[in-house]
Amino acid sequence: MKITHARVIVCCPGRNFVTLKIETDEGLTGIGDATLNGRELAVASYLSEHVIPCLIGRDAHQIEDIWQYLYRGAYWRRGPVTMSAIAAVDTALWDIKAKAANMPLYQLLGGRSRTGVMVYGHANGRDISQTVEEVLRHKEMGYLAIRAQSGVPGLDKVYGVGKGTTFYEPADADLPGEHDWSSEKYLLHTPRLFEAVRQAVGPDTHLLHDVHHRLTPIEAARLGKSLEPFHLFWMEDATPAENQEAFRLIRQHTTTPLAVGEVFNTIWDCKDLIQNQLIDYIRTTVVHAGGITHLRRIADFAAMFQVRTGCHGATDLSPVCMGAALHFDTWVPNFGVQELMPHNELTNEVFAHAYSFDKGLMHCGETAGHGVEIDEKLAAKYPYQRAYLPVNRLAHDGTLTNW
Ligand code: CS2
Ligand code: MG
Repeated sequence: MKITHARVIVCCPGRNFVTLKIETDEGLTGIGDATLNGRELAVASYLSEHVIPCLIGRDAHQIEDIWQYLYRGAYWRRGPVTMSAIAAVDTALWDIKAKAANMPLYQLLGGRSRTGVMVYGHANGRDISQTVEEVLRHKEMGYLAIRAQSGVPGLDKVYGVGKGTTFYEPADADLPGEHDWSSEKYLLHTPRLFEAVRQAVGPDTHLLHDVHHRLTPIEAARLGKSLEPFHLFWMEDATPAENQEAFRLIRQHTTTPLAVGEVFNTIWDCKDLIQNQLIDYIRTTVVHAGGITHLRRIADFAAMFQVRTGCHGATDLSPVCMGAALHFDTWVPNFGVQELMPHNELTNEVFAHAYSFDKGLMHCGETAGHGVEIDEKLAAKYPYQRAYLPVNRLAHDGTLTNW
């Protein structure tokens, strides 16, 4: 089966998405997500200018060979732009292969390992009481796992707290917005938040929290220790992970489980974290870590060290990524949890999908392929709109820090 055409579709139904569509001489098509929040056009041009010319005429069934060709053949390996482009090709080819086999993608990966995929929802609030309300609302909706993020007294705008309560989109400005930050205020506030949340929600609901790279290792160790009484499911991105060794210090001080990896794009970014058991969950995704082909490698390596998957699933990963991820999650033996930030109505119209939510679990659907399609005519009505993620500055002196 030969690849005859491929094109990049950039659209903005409320936020930007980049989608690769591959067509074959047997009439089968497949799509892959190539969205990199705030750098969308970099991936779109990497695909159009440097990848698509090399795809035409290749056998669409040779997923592994094409992956190796695009990874080793680039010479300049790794990085979020390269690996998101490779991921989009890989996901589209898995979609095509599953359609050719007339199977849902999870069957091609090895079949079902679970009845459904446990997801965690996002409960955000400007203060503790609003966050508690949101957690209880999510429990009402049937979520078994809920992430809680709240505003911090004394800080104007912090990560994770949107304007509304459900639809949180951090890339919300034509140029990077500037948030203010104080680790001390955050470290004093967060244990109080989780004391109130755990008290309200009871002992059974899984609670998660995203530190979002903003602490030093010793600050993260302090936070992990202070959250132990509230037995979190995980504390995410406790400190920037370029230095994987930094997690050893956190690990020495706390039993709060650690999750990291949404910004990782190959196994090399997390090899030491996994083999030294410095983390409990790996957050790498279909769209940013080289597609199904590479994500499987990371998951299998993680399984050797009892590290479980916890794929990133924010609204800036398109429904195409979510659809493919749910098939991956349905198969992967060392599954942990899948993040679910529901997309807006318009996005769900542009990207029709087979997946569904029921009582805290997602179901990927039984459609051949990954079960997601793009309505190109509708997508064309919503052209790209430049949008940046914010930056963070220390509240007391303006030093640029991690957002
Ligand atoms: C966050 C994301 O969902 C998460 O865990 O880290 O919201 C992240 O901030 C965005 O995906 C960045 O584009
Ligand atoms: Mg995160």
